Amino acid sequence: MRRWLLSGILTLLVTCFSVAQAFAHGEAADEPFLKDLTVAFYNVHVSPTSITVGQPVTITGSLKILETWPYTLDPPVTAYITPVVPGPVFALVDREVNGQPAFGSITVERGGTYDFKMVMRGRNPGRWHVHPGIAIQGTGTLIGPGEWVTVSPSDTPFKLNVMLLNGTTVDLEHFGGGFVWWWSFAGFIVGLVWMIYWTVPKRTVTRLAVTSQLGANDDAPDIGLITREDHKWMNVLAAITILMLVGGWAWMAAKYPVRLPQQTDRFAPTLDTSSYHLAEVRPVGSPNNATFDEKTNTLTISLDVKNTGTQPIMLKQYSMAMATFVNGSQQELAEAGPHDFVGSLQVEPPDPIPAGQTRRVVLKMASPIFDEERLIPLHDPQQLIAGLLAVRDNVGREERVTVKSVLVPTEFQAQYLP
Ligand SMILES: [Cu+2]
Repeated sequence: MRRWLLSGILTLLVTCFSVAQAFAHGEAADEPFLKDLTVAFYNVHVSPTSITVGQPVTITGSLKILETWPYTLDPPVTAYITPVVPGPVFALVDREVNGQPAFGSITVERGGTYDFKMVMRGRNPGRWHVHPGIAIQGTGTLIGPGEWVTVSPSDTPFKLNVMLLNGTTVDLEHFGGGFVWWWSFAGFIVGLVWMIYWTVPKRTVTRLAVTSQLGANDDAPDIGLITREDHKWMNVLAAITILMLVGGWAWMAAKYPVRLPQQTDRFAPTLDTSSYHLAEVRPVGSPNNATFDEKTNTLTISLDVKNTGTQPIMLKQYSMAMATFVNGSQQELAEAGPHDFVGSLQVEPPDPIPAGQTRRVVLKMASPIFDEERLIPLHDPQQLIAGLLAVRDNVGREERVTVKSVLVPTEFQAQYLP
């Protein structure tokens, strides 16, 4: 028995101290529906990918809040587009959504497309995985594709200068830091004294079996539980706390006579309304129009695509959650987004669809990302996926159409479907 216990403890210790660095952001833990049916990211770019402390990195890209947003989640109303990085290793200095400065949260709607641009400056040296993300109230943060950014140390220490209304410039990195630290510490000491007073020399906690028998307002002086002396010292502590609060308010009013409440500006970014419409897309097949082969990580989607424009169209991309699949050259693949989140898209038949015609097409994508990021629902109550199909015409116009598909894994299909 003892030997088992010993080896168990040893194994635990070894596992605790030999943990490899974590690389992902935990997004694989999210259910597939939470990624697929909510938001699709595309055209994401993070550059440059190598800077020194203090230099800027820009994240650009687009996301669409899909019309397929699940009814099981709160409707998307208040959201916040943000860089997702491991801790405060960058400082966000600028953000635009659909060309408008967005300091805080925005209001969003189903079907809305949001182009974002965020500039942040390197704060801590290291190699960091940088994603764009959208935090949606009631749902959580949904993240886009990530890129590695190396921040090298710099000779000049990091500074975050901002100009105040009175014209003076302060460095936010250190502004008021010493005072905040010591003031919080003073408050902590008062609490610590209170805690030690009641736990170390007293029996209130150590003899809980006795004290729990007493009434709520019983000081139990007969057994020496709470004495007059205790009341005196607690009054002293309460007085110190009140003095600190009053002193703090008075000091703030004297030292910073000009104050403004923290500002918020919550607005609905102007949505781009397209003047043209290139395609209508309908899923084909019953009961399902999509399959997923777990052995080869291959997603296949069957669709009827109608060209509603005036020029021949090509099916160029399919974006799903944080992944984008591209029908094109190696260069087009490289330009579509962060390398680890881009795959190739095979369209059958491959030639353009003439204006006015409807064509039955099969989209095929094979990538380990389906498994790594857990994008495919395999045993869910709703076997649904959704993504954006990008079509482009001869004159370079582009449209992204939301496609919702019913998916059955091939293994099931082979067993149960005709
Ligand atoms: Cu990451």
